Amino acid sequence: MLKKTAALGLLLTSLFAGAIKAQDTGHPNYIVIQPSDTYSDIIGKAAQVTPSDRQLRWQQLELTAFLHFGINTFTGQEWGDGTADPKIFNPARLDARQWVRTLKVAGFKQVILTAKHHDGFCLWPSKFTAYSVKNSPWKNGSGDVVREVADACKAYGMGFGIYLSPWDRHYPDYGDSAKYNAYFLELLSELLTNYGRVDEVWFDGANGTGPNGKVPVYDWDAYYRLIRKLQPGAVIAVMGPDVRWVGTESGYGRKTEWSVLPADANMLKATSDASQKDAVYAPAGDKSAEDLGGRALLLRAKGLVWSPAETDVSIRPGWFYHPAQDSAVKSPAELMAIYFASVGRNSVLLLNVPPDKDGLISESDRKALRGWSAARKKLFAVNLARGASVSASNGKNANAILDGNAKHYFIANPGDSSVSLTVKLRKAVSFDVLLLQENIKVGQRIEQFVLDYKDGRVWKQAAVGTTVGYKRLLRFPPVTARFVRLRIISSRRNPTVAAFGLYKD
Ligand code: FUL
Repeated sequence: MLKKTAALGLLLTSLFAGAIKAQDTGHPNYIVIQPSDTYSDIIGKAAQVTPSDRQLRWQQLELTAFLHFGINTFTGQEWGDGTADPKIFNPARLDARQWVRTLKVAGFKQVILTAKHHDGFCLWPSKFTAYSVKNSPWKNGSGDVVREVADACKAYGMGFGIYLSPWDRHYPDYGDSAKYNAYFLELLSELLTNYGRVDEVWFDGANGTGPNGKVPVYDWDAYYRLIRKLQPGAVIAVMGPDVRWVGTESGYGRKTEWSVLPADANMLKATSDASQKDAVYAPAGDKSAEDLGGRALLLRAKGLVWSPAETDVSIRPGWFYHPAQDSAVKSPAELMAIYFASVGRNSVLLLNVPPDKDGLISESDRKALRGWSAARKKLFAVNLARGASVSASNGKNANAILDGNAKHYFIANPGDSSVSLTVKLRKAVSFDVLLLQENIKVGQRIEQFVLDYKDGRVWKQAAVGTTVGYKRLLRFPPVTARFVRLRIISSRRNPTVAAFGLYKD
């Protein structure tokens, strides 16, 4: 994912500091652990860490899209070295409305454009560099891709985000930290001032050596301060305090995915170090076995922070469009598997769909998106549990899990960390997909659950799982039953269930 480079040397506490700055009044997304806290105090605290308003908005998007587009689209490279001539940038048929419309129809809620990738070429006519669209033949140098995408997002009611690579292989003073940070802040300012609302700013940690032989030290705090000042609603992702990289570009997140992590785990450094071991676009492996926020880890923490996972993956082998990869676009079935392993594992999916040289999303990608979105619509069209009656072993609002409104939720009695919810369907149905949601506005609590169904007089297990968080989707071999039971067998404080769904694939 990122370029091999020196470690960023971020302090152990930097994510925590970022989290403190990230909070909105009244919704602290962190909690300090006192030396006097007992085991149960700590677990109780973990259950009460909640997302900031901007983190909650972002989580509810579920599907966001990357648009990798730039000079690499014309050279066929993935990581341009900053020497390509702007004259080759000429997306003659560029239609940002086609990009945004295509993604909107496929169910995406927000897009992130690579305003500047590692090659340093700016997709907007920045005042601070000649290396941009203004020196390209596209629209005789009067075009602005950032503007076209921002406007299309406004027109289609889509969130808008920017990717701005800190690593810059064109800027002549890249190795001079003071000069480079000043330049970077100017670019950031233009993007955050001239294009209306920005909902996400995405930084990676790639850091290379400048022409003077030095590796610049990025002034992350200054970048964050500027973003908070100019676009307070924007989440800062990956090398930032609000959204955590899931740790792989395979599209497969963890089966146990906690949004509450030890604040001192320093995920920023981990992100940077782990990703720097990767080759240019070799995806890191499946993350399903790891656990970042289990009890044993929390007990050693100094603080706890809301740090939700984002799963970024490309619809094709590369991040940029290469015609030779048209035949390697992920199929609807592969995209569905990724959906279950990202959105269905308490993460937001960030799927990259790169426009081609003409400036359009190609038919190969559009076809895959159409197939996948039709399959999703079909699968989730009818909640087979709708209209059932629900009874709970303890707690209140059991019927809220089926009312189709994730704002209404069931909550177990205070002091009860387990509960059994029995669902009596109107008639026996067969199903093989379970959907669960917690009300993360009060925290992420569920640690272990079982879905049972009644076969004659005997309860049998259909599926088991660990974390739920914002959303959990599980597939299992089909079963047919009228009585179904969700047993939450372990939870941090009393669990909530905001949604329960059964579907048949
Ligand atoms: C990485 C970059 O090196 C890749 O080219 C791509 O942009 C990916 C999303 O982030 O850091």
